[in-house]
Amino acid sequence: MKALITGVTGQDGYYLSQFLHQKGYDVYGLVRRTAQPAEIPEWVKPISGDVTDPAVANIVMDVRPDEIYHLAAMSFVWESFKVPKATFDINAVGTLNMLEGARRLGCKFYQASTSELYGATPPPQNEYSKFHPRSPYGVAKLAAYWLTVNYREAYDLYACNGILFNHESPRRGKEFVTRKVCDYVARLKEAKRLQMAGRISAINPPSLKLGNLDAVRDWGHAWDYVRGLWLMMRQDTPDDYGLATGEGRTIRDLLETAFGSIGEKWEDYVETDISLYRPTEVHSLIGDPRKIERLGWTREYTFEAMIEEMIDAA
Ligand code: G4F
Repeated sequence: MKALITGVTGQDGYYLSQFLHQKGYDVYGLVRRTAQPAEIPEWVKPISGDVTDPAVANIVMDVRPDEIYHLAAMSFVWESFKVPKATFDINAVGTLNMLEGARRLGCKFYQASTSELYGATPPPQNEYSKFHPRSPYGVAKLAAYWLTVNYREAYDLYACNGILFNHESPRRGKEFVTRKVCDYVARLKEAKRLQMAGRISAINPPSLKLGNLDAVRDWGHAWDYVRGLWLMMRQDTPDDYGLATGEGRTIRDLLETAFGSIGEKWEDYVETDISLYRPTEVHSLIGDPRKIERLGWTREYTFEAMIEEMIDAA
């Protein structure tokens, strides 16, 4: 089997490519030319291309994958308010270009959809909940969702949307809140160790600046979720599935867990920074994973184990 992954240099691209490689797939990764070359997993065959260029459909025809996993996106919600047009080009038009390739070749297609589609809709959210996105990111991803459904219905394409709730790991980008908190706690842990060893006399780190601490998120581990993607692509008929833990936590809960793991109180280190708030916030996302569980999906990581892994790896 041959798979083509877009966004292969991101967190999910790393874990998915590793998983597919372990399953015996020939894994190709679409990689954009950038000034700073990104790290490509050693088991991935890189193919140069850009999802915003319609010519990417020709690349699909050349590679001839059995399955496309379209993960490439501008994925930072806060940033999407600063660059709404670029976000739409990458997340919506980029998906359209990839779908055209899949349609012409007739291969299976996975689209990385997101719980940000639910936005203002209160939890628990599942595959039948109302969509009400609250950011240019969410709106662009909603277009990508419907394009995928439309190609499935119009052209009988095996196309799935994986509606993923937040998923983290040591490979998470530093701009996201879990990684930001875990990196800070890891540095604090190291400073405490040095102080215990008598190598430094005092710990005076700059404060950790965060935005809205009341937001609720359903955080799972990326490794658990990529197995769900693969499962969706193995069914008799294509469909859309949510991937979530079903557990909601506030940013304060995250802080309690992370700082608590090294015996510290987060209140002594955290400062609120209004510039990190979003013009429209998504207050609460808690998913209902029962549909994907019916395919046999389960998760291995607890929230606490994931945070511990992220702190240890930082
Ligand atoms: O970690 P975040 O930036 O993730 P967010 O916005 O929920 O989006 C992530 O998950 C989505 C799935 O639901 C994906 F579609 C998306 O691509 C991305 O992977 O923020 C989480 C929450 C937000 O409510 C934010 O306002 O944390 C709050 N927050 C508070 N202080 C902060 C900060 N977020 C960030 N990034 N940085 C802060 O300092």
